[in-house]
Amino acid sequence: MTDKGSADLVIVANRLPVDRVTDDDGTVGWRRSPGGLVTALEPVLRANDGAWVGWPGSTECDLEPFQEDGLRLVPVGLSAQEIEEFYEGFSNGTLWPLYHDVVAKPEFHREWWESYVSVNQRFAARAAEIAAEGASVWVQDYQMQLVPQMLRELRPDLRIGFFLHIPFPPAELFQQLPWRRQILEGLLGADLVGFQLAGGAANFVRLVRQRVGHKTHRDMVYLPDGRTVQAAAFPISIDTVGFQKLAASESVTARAAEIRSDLGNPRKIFLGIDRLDYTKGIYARLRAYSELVREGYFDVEDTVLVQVATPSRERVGQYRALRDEVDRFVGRVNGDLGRIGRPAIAYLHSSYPQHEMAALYRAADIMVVTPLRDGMNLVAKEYVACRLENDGALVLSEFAGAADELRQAWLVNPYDINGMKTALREAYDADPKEIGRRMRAMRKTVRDYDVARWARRFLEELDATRPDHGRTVRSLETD
Ligand code: GDG
Repeated sequence: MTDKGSADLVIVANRLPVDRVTDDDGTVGWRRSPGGLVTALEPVLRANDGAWVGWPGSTECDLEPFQEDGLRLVPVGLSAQEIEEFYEGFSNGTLWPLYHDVVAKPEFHREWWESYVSVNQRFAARAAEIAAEGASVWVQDYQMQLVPQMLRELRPDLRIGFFLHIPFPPAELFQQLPWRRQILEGLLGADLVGFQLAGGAANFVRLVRQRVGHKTHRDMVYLPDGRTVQAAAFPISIDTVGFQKLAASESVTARAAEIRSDLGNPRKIFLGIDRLDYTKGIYARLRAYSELVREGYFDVEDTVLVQVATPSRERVGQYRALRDEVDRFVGRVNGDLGRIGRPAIAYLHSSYPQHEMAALYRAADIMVVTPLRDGMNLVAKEYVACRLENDGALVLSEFAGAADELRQAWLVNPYDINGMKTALREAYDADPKEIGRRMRAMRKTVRDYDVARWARRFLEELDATRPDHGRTVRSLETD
């Protein structure tokens, strides 16, 4: 393939938007893994002769770039050891808990870090090969934080953007990281560093000032070599129209009715949908709900909580422990409080097609999203998009990025079980007029600001960055 140096826009992400799959007859092919990010970026990639660099999810190396449904995809292989050290280790065992308020204990291992460095180097090298002269490269998320600087060293002509999908922690937590300075310098290779919330951008700028000693002013960093780096908030969103259309389809409408009837046509259905992750606050939510059943506020004859927990990172110890904890808890609650055909909690440890997700959103009267910390939380926005009749109540954690925009939700502190119980009861008892008023306002928010707009805003801002500030700045050496 003669890809080298021809892409005007390059996306660099840990995962490609396709999975490597082997059929029953042994043929190997690709399956599209749809997600908001791909939906948003697809039109921009097509319009800009773009390419996507990422890991295809297998241990095969030496995969050649290929076209899938008109998208130019450039695979980067990971060995079994790299999956363990770079992906499950440094990305999900060190950075993920550290960036989420240390809700689980981050582990620091030097060999994980070394693997993170060498994998980031490989991604940067691949992007450097395919980007055209003066192209824009948009690097995604916490697995790739060294790529901006590595790429800049290889290709100073490029315009480089970075977006972090998860929270950027306060200095007090970030400074635990033995490689804090290297990560900050990695990010400073970008011209524009995007965060979900203004707080994340402010944490970053403050750390750069304190730990690297660069001069900063508001959202700008002034580097000694004359470059500037801008840090700003770009709250991500969903394909709102896509979800609305799916929710309005006949088959989803029929499936939503079927779900309600399979559950025994309860008066009210509560719903939780999360990756099975300790940041999502599943355990505390189940506790709050089950206490209300135990205390007689909700009756299993006419009320149920459906909890979908999508399997995630199952080879990481902390995730296996969480699964056992949730399994045990649900078993005990249903054993104590359920009746034949009437569990208190209908628990599903499985992933579903988007069609089924939309049907669940349509079937549920009250959506419960209570992460202990979450960059944004798209599930909350998807629920809102699917409530075509402007009904349905959203109970939302203050610690999800989405709480900044969805102010009309019933906002809760997920660490406060009694507070959550109060909010669940209020949402349950709320007047339909009040529910409609809140839902209409939230629907306007997700309609006005969808994922395409998010991508456009970021890329326009990246285009407008003026890399050279033209002033000489002294760097104050620290660390
Ligand atoms: C990270 C940040 C930030 C879930 N189960 C199934 C399924 N999903 C889809 C949902 C939603 C997405 O996955 C989950 O997104 P979230 O935002 O809720 O959470 P994370 O996975 O933790 O995402 C987060 C996000 O990045 C984007 O920047 O908002 O804060 O942690 O779209 O619908 N989809 C299907 N089947 C499932 O079983 N089809």
